[in-house]
Order: sequence, then structure tokens, then C-alpha cells
Amino acid sequence: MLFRNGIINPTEVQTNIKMQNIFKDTVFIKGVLDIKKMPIDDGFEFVLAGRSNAGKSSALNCLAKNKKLARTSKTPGRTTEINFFKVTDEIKLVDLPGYGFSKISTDKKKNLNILLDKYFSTRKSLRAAVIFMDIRHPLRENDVQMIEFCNKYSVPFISVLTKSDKLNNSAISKSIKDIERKLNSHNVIVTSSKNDEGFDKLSKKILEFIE
Ligand SMILES: Nc1nc2c(ncn2[C@@H]2O[C@H](COP(=O)(O)OP(=O)(O)OP(=O)(O)O)[C@@H](O)[C@H]2O)c(=O)[nH]1
Ligand SMILES: [Mg+2]
Repeated sequence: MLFRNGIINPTEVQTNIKMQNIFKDTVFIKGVLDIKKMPIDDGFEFVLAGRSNAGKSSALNCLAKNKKLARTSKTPGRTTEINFFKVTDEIKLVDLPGYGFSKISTDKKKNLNILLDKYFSTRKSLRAAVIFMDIRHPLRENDVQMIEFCNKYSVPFISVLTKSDKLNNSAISKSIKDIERKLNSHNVIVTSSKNDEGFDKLSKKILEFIE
């Protein structure tokens, strides 16, 4: 990896990143509800957003090939803090509590919104948001708000349709077409955590944001 003069060869770093599953050694750092307690703002950070129960934490586990990494649940509202995960020394994933969960108190929702506003507006390492949507109920009002939120802070977003195992192939194709049309040809990635599908594509897409 080092040239003889001690300089890192960037082409070789990129090749290594592409050849291995870079997410395989991902570990939990901490969960926070206070911007001051967030890990140091360096490297490249990717935030996992979406409605409660969309499958964000399950997707994180599939990327890392580790079912025990992030807690998942049938009951919406499983993730309650902003959870930071270290992928490598340079890359972090941030698993957010889901939006659209009615049982969270109004005060908690308000605090979370303020925190996310601060996070999106100040976090220098934030490279992109991955927005997860259940393929059966995509682009709900909250998802559109999330996309507008990303646009407001000039944070690029990656759209992911989850739970493709719940639909047949023709319904999947129809859904993709419909959403891509609504998003002005913005490409979507289709995944199934149950069948472990679509995560190589998602992994590649995330890495495109790392220069
Ligand atoms: N069939 C199927 N179920 C899935 C898939 N992904 C997630 N689930 C299930 O959906 C439920 C919610 O998954 P989570 O990963 O906890 O969802 P989340 O978006 O992190 O939810 P919050 O933490 O509440 O915001 C769990 O019961 C998962 O097993 C999928 O691709 N296929
Ligand atoms: Mg979760």
C-alpha cells in the first residue's frame, strides 16, 4: 500500500476497498441524544434514515453480515438514539431512530428534530443519507420531507426500497418505475434483508461517495 517513498497509493486503496466487504468489521461506537456527545467529526459519515420499521437496522446488519450488530424489532420504534457505528478508521454509519412513529412523545420528537437539524447543518463528515422505504409503502409524506431536508442541507441521498421479498417480480418492477418517475429518474436500490439481496449494490453506491 505504501510507495517506496512512504506515500499511500490511492489507486491501491480504492482497489482494496472494492475487493473486500469493507463493512465486515463494523462495530457499535455509541448511541447519543446530544450533539456534544457525538464522535469526532472526521472521515466519511453516512446516515441511515427512514420511517420506523422500514428496515434500516436490518439493512445495516446485512451490510456488515452481522445479525447481532444493530437491534431490530417487529415493533416500530426499536432504535431510540442516534447510533454511531465504526466501519473503518475513516468511515462511520449512523443508524437513526425511524420517523413517523406515533408512540414517541411530542417532546422527544421535537428534541430529535432539533438534534437532526443541528447534525445535518454542521456535520462536516456527512457525505450522504441513505433513505430506506418499505417497497409496499414508498414515498410517504415523511419520506418526502426527509428528501426535502437533505436538499435543504445539500446532502445527497441514496433511495433504498426494502422488503422486496414481500412482492413478486412484476410488482417490484412497477414500484421501481413509479418511484424513479416521481423522483425525476433518481435511481433506487432494491433490497431484501430476509433474502440478503441488494446489499452489494448498496455498498458500492455508498463507496462512490468516498473520494
Ligand atoms: N420480510 C422482510 N422483513 C424485513 C426486512 N427488513 C426488515 N424486516 C423486518 O422489519 C422489522 C423492522 O426492521 P428494523 O430493521 O428493526 O427497522 P428499522 O427501520 O430499524 O425500525 P426503527 O428502529 O423502529 O426505526 C423487523 O421485524 C425486521 O425483521 C426485509 O427485507 N424483509
Ligand atoms: Mg432501527
